[in-house]
Order: sequence, then C-alpha cells, then structure tokens
Amino acid sequence: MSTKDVKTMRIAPKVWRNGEFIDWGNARVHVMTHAIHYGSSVFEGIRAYNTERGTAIFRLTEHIQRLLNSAKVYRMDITYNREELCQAAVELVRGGGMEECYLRPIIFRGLNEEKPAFGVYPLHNPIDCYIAAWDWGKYLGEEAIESGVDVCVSSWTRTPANSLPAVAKAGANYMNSQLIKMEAVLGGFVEGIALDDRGYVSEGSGENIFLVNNGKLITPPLGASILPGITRDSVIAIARELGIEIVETSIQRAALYLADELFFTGTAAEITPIRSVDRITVGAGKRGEITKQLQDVFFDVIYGRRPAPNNAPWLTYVNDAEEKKTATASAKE
Ligand code: PPE
Repeated sequence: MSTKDVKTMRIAPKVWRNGEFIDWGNARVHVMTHAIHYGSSVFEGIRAYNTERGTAIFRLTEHIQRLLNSAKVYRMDITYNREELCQAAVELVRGGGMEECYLRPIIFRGLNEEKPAFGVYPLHNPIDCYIAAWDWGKYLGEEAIESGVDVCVSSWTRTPANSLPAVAKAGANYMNSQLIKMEAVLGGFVEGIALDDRGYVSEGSGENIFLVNNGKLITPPLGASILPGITRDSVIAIARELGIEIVETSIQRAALYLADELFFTGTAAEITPIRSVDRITVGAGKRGEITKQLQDVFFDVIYGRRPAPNNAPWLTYVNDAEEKKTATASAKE
C-alpha cells in the first residue's frame, strides 16, 4: 500500500511496534504467528475526538488498563506499563495528523523466527505489542445515531465466561462475534444481539445493550457474559448524574420487544438507538427521549464541551501531553 492509499483511506502512516514507530507498510507478521492459528491476541478500541482544545483521546487510561487486564488473564507478560502504552497512543495520534481517529492497540503471541515454536502451548512464543490508528466513521451507519438500527436476536449463544472470559477482550472471542454479525447482516439486519448460555440477553457482537423502561435504565450486570464496556460505564455515570435510575439485572429476550427504548453502547458504536428487534418495532420505532438525552450529554463530554461526571479525567488532550513533555524536558535542562 502506498503512502497515497494510506492518506486516502485516512490511516495513520506509522504504527507503534514494541516501543518504536514503524511505517504502516512494514507492520507485518509471519503466517506461522501463534495468534493467527490460535486466536491468541488481546486488543482495544479507543476513539480520539476533535475538541475545541485539539484532539483528545477518550478514557485512554481505562482502555489501556483493560488491555493489560486482558493480557494478564492470558498470562501474557508485557514489557510496557500503562503509562508507556498511553504515551505511545498519544504520540501516535499526535504524529498521525488526524483530528479524529480510532486506535487499535493489540498484543499477541508472535513468532520468534530464529527459534520458532509451534503448537497450542503458547508460552514459548514472544509477545508483540502494536498500536495502529485510522479514521473510523459511524460504526453502524451514518444515519444510525439519529434514526436507530434494525437488529435481530442471534441464534448463536454468547460464549460462556468459563469458556472464554468476557472480561478479557481477546481476539478469539470475536469468532463468536463474527458468527453473530454475519448471521445478522446476511439476514438483512445491522447487528445481532446474543443471548447467554442461560438464555438471557448478553450483548451485541461489538456493543453492550441498554433498555429504557418507565424512565429507568436497565442493562445486564457485569457478572453476565459481557465485555465490561467503557462506554457502558460512561453511560451509567452520566445517567447517575442526570438522576436516572439504573438497574443491572438479567433481561429476557421478550423484554427487548417491550422496551420503551433500546440502545447499544460501544467505542465504535458510541450510543446507537435500536428501532426494531426481529422486525418488532421498539417503542415509537425511533430514537427515544432518554436515549437522546444520554447521547447529548455523552457527545458534550467526549467533545470537551461539558465536564465528565464527578469531573473525572476522561479526556487526554494529545497536545497538552506534548506541552507537559516539553515542560519536563526543559525543567531537566
Ligand atoms: N461488547 C463487545 C463484544 C465489544 O466488542 C465492545 C466494543 C463492547 C461491548 C463495548 O465496549 P467499549 O468499547 O469499551 O464501550 N467493541 C469494539 C470493537 C468493534 C470492532 O468491530 O472491532 C469497539 O467498539 O471499539
């Protein structure tokens, strides 16, 4: 891929790999890489937004911490700590020349070409750590944020947490997500919602889910087979601030049809309303009032127009970090 293609596709020209920046075109792996055969990767998805004070990365620390947690579950020893990975992400965004982007840190079991190790047992394989970035528009379609999406309940069951722990955002989990997503899209839906092994609602292939009933917000609990979504957490914090009651409980499939409002949350999906499930119209069949209220506050927070709940430091301004670094450098001189 030429630099021109990278530019037209709006991909950051550099990729951070194991502590250094390399060209996008050189960010390659060998076919015998452990992760390709056995799904041994953990990753994150993070968005950076163009605020009035310049580009800011949303909840960077929490995302990098979840990445490290995912790695810990799979016994992957990382040479970089949370601060170093956050710094790498900031530098990638700053150097990428994109005002807004989606960041994809990924840690996987690679291949030592001098001393290759094959087979499932992973601990003889090296750990590789990358961060790439590109400009990712609206995940579920340009219109989705306003008009909502049509979804189905998947015939696939979400992987139980004792098979693949949902707390870890592992590449392998996304084989389950792909089954859900393909079935949905080929069936004429935008997304699929998976039930868990007990038959209760879990989440979309790449989003958490919320219902609104009688003004209350209802969502599956973290103990269920769901990714502990950072957008989910942000929406809960915002709802608390707005005085909206939150109930974390098991949800039956039919409750999806009967909800007043329904929406997805996720880094890529942000807050996307759902207007029908299995072709049954949800509520008024368009974005509901509470969904809109939460979206408005959420977008104000991510664009730095309003402080995060409890003034939490949710935004990392990439140019501030540069100022801080320069200040530290000159203080050292
Ligand atoms: N559940 C799943 C299964 C999931 O993949 C995501 C994020 C979420 C919930 C929401 O988590 P959070 O982003 O922390 O609010 N899915 C990411 C990957 C999507 C993709 O296609 O790749 C994302 O939204 O970035």
